[in-house]
Amino acid sequence: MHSWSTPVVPSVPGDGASLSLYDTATGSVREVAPGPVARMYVCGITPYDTTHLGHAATYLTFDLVYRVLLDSGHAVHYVQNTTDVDDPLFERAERDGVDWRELGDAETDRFRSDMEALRIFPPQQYVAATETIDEVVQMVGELMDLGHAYRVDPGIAGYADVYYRHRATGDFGYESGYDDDEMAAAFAERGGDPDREGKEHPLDALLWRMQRQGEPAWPSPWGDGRPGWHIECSAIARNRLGMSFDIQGGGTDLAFPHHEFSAAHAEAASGERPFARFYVHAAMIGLDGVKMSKSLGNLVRVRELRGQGVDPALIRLGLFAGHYRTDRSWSQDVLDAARVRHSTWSRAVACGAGADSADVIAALRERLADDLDTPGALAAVDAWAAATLEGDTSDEGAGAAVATALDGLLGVHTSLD
Ligand code: 5CA
Ligand code: ZN
Repeated sequence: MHSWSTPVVPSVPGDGASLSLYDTATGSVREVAPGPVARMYVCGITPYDTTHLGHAATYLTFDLVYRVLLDSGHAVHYVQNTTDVDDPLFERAERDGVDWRELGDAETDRFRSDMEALRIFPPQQYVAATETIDEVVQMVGELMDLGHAYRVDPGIAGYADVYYRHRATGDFGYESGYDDDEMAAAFAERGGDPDREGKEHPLDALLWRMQRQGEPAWPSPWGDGRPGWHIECSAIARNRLGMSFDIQGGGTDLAFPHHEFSAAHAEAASGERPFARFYVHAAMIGLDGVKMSKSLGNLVRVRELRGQGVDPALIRLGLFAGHYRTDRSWSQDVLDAARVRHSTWSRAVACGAGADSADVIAALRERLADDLDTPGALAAVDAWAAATLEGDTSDEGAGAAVATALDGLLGVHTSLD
């Protein structure tokens, strides 16, 4: 599938800082220290009702990761999927009387356009689930051959769907760190089927679903059907990035069961671990304190804000005002504060001469490299802008240098309009 266009970004003079990130699996902030080519997979959208500000916040988080890696001299091999075969997509298509494929294509197009407007770096490989059915069939076959998967008895369950034995790797739970009760609750809440008859254990996860009436299906050795959710990301990531790739990303709502199973499937199939070196999760964005979600319908969409003439730079600044690991709400106040900040920075940049630029650029780099401390980074720029607007002209080329750094590192254009 085609991706979206790469933002034009200047390289920032001077040396970039080495990125550290919080890894959910170990519960610690560590230096990422990738090879020359950093390898990153970020779970993509299920293409219906997008792009809301929660999606935007998650993809902006990994855009910052991308920018900091580039700035520190790495190339980035970035892969993202779309879950374009899934129950919620079918339900929405049915509700609206449209074909699920058309809905998925239209929403993916909207998402691309929003990503471009937000100046988010695109994945080099943007892969739809429907494009990779053969990879899923192959991986489910590996798991069956190794005895890590089984079919439920159609006599009990109606359909001989294929399930994954969740304890196959021996360290299930290492990624999320959830205990049994937390796993049971999250599995039931986030797409699992603990009560499915015929499973060996409530936590075993669906790998291949046999065709039901009216559902799309593809051929497989087990009969016509479609992939489960976790196996899709597992196969897409492993087949493009290999095992032990650097960063597996998504929102905190994916830490369990999705990322736990994506990792477990690939580790069980390959006999190697880990799936990813870092599991990085962006916190949830809410509206008035309630998680923004398509199922609840409490959405603020990027497209609507754009339609109201809101500069996408303000969306970036509004979301960056809080740390990516802190749940936070979007509101008119957040947008207003971003507008004031953007205008202050723009006025300072337009001064030309200003306070020392090397200091603020070093601070910006250092804060971002420290687990994407955007509040700290923004505060450093605020202080520079204040000193400049108070008349510090000690650095003749400060405005241009800071504008370049804001563009390259934060993805924020500054101007006076
Ligand atoms: N297609 C799957 C991943 S394979 C999926 O979760 N799709 S999604 O459309 O529901 O979400 C896309 C991304 O946005 C995921 O990484 C998810 O964690 C993130 N996300 C969803 N809602 C929010 C929110 N309210 N705040 C922050 N991130 C969110
Ligand atoms: Zn995923």
